[in-house]
Amino acid sequence: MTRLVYILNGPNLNLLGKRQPEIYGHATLADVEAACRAIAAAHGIELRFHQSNREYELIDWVHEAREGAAGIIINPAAFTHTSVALLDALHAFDGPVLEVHVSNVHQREPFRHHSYVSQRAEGVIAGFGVQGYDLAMLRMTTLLEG
Ligand code: CA2
Repeated sequence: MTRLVYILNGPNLNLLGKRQPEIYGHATLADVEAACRAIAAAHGIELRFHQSNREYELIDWVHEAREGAAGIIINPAAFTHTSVALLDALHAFDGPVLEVHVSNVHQREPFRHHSYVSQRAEGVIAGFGVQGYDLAMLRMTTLLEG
């Protein structure tokens, strides 16, 4: 059976690899997607990979995921620290949720130390660069294979 996983990316992550490489590295979001798709293919997982700068679009994708996705990997970007609405949407999703941050948010400004989404996430990966997405994919395969 093919299992469906959503990977959702929040605001400004479309700039990954194009600005601030000292914080976020040189890989682009397209590179991240390609690496996740390779892992997904090896594990018989179908991926829906999205990025948006709009909070409501991320929420709508979480609602869509309720219709048949097995799990969600999310880098909510700045909405991590602000969005009760995204947390509420994730609470309405039944499968595992994994939170990813490219940078080590705990080493940065105090306002990045709190995440609304972490309350819902099975696990949080931060500070491993874009490799954090690969690690989240591997963890998701373990969780889904039960
Ligand atoms: O470290 C992460 O992955 C973050 O989720 C990235 C967010 C930030 O607000 C979070 O605190 C931590 C920012 C994403 C913006 O990405 C950019 C990438 C390149 C250039 C500019 C922004």
